[in-house]
Amino acid sequence: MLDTQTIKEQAYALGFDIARVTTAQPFPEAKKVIKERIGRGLMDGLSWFTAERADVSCHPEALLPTAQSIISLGMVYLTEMPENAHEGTPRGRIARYAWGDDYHDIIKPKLKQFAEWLREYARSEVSQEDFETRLFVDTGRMVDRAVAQRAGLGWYGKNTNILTHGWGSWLFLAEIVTNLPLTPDEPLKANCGNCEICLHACPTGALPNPYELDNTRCISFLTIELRGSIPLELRPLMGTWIFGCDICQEVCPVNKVAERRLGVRQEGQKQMIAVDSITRRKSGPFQPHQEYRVRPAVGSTPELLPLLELSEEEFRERFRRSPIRRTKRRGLLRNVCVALGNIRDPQAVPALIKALHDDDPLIRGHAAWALGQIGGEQATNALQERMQTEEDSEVQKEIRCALTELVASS
Ligand code: B12
Ligand code: SF4
Ligand code: SF4
Repeated sequence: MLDTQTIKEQAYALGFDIARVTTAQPFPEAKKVIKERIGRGLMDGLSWFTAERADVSCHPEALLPTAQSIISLGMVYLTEMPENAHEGTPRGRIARYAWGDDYHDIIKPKLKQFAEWLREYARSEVSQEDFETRLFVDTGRMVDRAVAQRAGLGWYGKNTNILTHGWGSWLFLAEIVTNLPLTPDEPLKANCGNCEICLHACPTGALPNPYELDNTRCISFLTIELRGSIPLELRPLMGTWIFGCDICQEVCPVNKVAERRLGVRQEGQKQMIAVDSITRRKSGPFQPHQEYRVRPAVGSTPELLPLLELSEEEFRERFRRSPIRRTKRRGLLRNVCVALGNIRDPQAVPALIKALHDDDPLIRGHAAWALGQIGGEQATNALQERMQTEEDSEVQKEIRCALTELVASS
């Protein structure tokens, strides 16, 4: 049998922060839960997330018929929170995982390198020539969190994220399914206890019960995955999030401990706290991964008005290496409009009027909503004027709604 400690050390050498092992047995509990959630409509909006997908994703042998073991890997994306400069201009919030480079682009090559190393290791140590693997990070048909839970990499938080000792839930998950027989680790005994902070903190009610997420209400879904219009009733609850949402993670006491231990600046906290032994290596301080540090072009709380000015080309250039490119320009500008509507700062009116004439009806519709929230003579006139020429029926509906709102509030 191969030495799993050596394998874990190699994972750390490649830049992963936690590595654990589980068997390639199916995940019947996860399959049951996923099918039940799909049945109740809690996964609605993700058309690719089907019951048939669960049949595969919860059966490693369906992905690799010779599968014997799964190496579960975590990579921490916790980095320093930058100072919030230029108070006074409307700003949006970006979820922490998207401050830096796209994790898929960082993790995939490391998984490939790891698999190559494993192949050589198996050949030299146990003369195994018929080495087979499948590599997964996020987009593959694998239940990343169920694997991590069974491998003892972490435990389920009530916000459904995997929490870990030392890093909280601020980490990405990935795995290698292999035909190598490896000694499995045990699941952890930790849990949330009586805490329910995240359930009450979620602004849209997307966590109706412990361990249960309603995808259709989650800001992460609404800002990243949803392609069309954001439901009217949810817009006012979304605050200033323009890509993803971290609220249920930010309020989590386990995460707060992790942030302090790792020396990541907390709001109002000036000095860096020394780090200790919970590091990805046996000794030495934890170094945040450079790749996930906030990119100046992206920011963690970017100014919203310049984002509203972005052309397709500028959008592509600015978010070239960022997960934000997933929303495309139309998705991001839609989100920016909602954030501006929630901030209600009249200085946004001219930029929103310009967006009311954008080529894309999705952006025009959400700009109309935002103008309706901010109100005032200039916004009202612009909406009435646009109504004369607007040809898209959805946008017409948005404008009518906004004008009704303005009349009601005046
Ligand atoms: C679809 C998806 C989403 C969707 C839907 C989320 C959902 N309902 O699962 C949306 C777009 C909303 C989303 C949002 C986010 N996501 Co996402 N997402 C995924 C994806 C692709 C599939 C998740 C899945 O299978 N869901 C199905 C549900 C049913 O599974 P589950 O929530 O894990 O449910 C389990 C628990 O409920 C548990 N359970 C049920 N009952 C009980 C009872 C008890 C007592 C216990 C203990 C457990 C338990 O069993 C279930 C089955 O295993 C995974 C990647 C992957 N391939 O796995 C990433 C993934 C889960 N996402 C991730 C991240 C980072 C996020 C965000 C934090 C991003 C952000 N900042 O905006 C948010 C977090 C929102 C939240 N509170 O969960 C990470 C999570 C890392 C971690 N530490 O857990 C993953 C693993 C991607 C990765 N490879 O790193 N995501
Ligand atoms: S990510 Fe935001 S919206 Fe989604 S469950 Fe957590 S707090 Fe709620
Ligand atoms: S906030 Fe509390 S209940 Fe929610 S995940 Fe963290 S420890 Fe668990």
